[in-house]
Amino acid sequence: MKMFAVSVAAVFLVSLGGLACGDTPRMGGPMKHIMVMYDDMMQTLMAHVDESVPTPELKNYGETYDPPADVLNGTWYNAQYGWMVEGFWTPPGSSHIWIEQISATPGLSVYSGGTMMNQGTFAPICGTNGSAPAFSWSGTMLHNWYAVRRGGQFEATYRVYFGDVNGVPLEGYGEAEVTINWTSNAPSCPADLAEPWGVLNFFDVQAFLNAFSAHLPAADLADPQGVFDFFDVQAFLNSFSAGCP
Ligand SMILES: [Cu+2]
Repeated sequence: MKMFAVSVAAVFLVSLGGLACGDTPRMGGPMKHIMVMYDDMMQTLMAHVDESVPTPELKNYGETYDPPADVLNGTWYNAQYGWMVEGFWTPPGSSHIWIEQISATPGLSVYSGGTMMNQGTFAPICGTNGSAPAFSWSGTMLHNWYAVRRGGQFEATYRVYFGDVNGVPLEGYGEAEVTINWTSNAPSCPADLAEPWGVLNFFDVQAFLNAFSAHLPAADLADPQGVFDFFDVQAFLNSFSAGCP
């Protein structure tokens, strides 16, 4: 009887421990699939995004995640985009399907995901933290995690191709290219133009000066739009001295 009481207490303590664990990262909305198919007549891959689901929003839920999902802590993130195979096909020969991030809005981080039943390893991929730009995809549904630390519009462009085990493209096959995008509802901070995101320092000043002299939209912070003048400098200085929210 005493043993029984002890084990009940132990189970109770274990369940309390369970409650104290971190939150579970959320997909952020309905799945939005990137359908990848292979046209074997044309020997080319093709990819298209399910446009019936609206543009996903990168969000912060004020939650705390345990490792390995702690890479999302303090970020605005989303995992609605999922790579999916359309139709029935297999890669030619013994090749693999590779997905390479060829460009992305600065500040977008990508972490390895899963099917949502299994949330993945959260390892940095697609150039995040110095990782390789490409990864080999098994062809099963894959929802990676996309995270940012500031507001605004974000996009990433990928090429999907057949390659060998090292990612060297297979000759004679066409590749697919697809762009996906998000909006971030993080507070905007117009002066935060360079890493580290969420912090205003010399790198932001340097990035502003570079963008200003190159007439890039990042430095066009004040009306009249398309004109780079004193008002843009003033807007930058105001935002910089106000600090990031
Ligand atoms: Cu999915």
